[in-house]
Amino acid sequence: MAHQWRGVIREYFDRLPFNEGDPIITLGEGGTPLILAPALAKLLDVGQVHLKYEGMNPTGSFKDRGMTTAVSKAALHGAKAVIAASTGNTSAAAAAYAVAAGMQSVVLVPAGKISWGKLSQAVAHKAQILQVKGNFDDCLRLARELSQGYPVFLVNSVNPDRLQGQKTAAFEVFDALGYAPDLHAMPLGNAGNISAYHLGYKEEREIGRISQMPKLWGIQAAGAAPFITGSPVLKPETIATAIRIGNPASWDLAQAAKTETDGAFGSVTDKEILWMHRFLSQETGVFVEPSSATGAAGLYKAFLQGTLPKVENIVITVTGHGLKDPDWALKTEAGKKIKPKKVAALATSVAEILGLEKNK
Ligand code: AN7
Repeated sequence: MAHQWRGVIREYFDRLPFNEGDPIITLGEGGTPLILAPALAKLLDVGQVHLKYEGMNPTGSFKDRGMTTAVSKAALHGAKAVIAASTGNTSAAAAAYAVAAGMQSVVLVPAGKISWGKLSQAVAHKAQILQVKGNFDDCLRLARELSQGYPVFLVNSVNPDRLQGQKTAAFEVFDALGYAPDLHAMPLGNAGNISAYHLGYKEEREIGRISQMPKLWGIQAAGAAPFITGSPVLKPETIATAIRIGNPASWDLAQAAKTETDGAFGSVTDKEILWMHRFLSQETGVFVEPSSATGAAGLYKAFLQGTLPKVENIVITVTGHGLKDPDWALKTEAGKKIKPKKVAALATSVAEILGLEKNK
């Protein structure tokens, strides 16, 4: 019988801070595909590129890895409600895992700035949703304050249980490849994910499965790039709403991830993000939300500028599914709406529009 993936806590039980008998709240997260992408290897002129397709998680983003651990710990502590600030994906994951745990969820999102796919998930999973008149950074400040003064359990990545779950993505990369890549790139927002990969790869080195850490590259959107400007951005702006974050919580951890792995931070414009979003869809077959294209976009930019290190193997984490924020696929590069043609229900009409000639 084929092996049924049991979610990251059970799959990596001996490498996570859980004890026998602890509650485990899971939707079967993790075990996501690592997809060989020859088109990207060609574009970047390197040996191999793999995409870690985190959109294949149960709620469509990598956030599920950390939510299974955070909500399981919340259950252990007897929590009745969880709270999260979110640009969208954390709210979707918190809402779904709260349902699985029989808890209420409260999510604080920046008003008008989360994609409708993500909002629909939070609504579907009956979260109490509040649109805050402010940005993500305001939402996170509020969520922290509320969790300190009220009976709601914080499940943002400032909660260390989140990073514990998210580190399993690094384990999976090694499990799939049998080695660590030379370089691993990803989008960079609140900086939980790069910190978690750093933790995961460090543990792989400690147990001797790898000898050298991959260079960790975190790529930000140019309008929300505090790691590039060197200080918090007060008014972050980008179409990649998932990473529209000006004051990342895991600042020091992300700096350590970069420094200790000889990695790099980069930034890309919205135009560069959308170009790569299209390239991934059209040339690799992997559909992601715009923010998830930033890792690859940052590497391509470095390649064009001649600053991409000469390496053999690259992994790029694409963090969220394209269906989260599908509107961008329905626009041309110039921003024009794409509408498929209508046709009469006749083979000859279809063939004519397609320019097909009848077989001889
Ligand atoms: C698709 O959901 O912050 O650097 O509140 O949704 O770990 O923050 C989402 C972030 C990348 C950035 N890609 O990761 C939230 C939230 C996607 C994301 C990031 C996010 P971090």
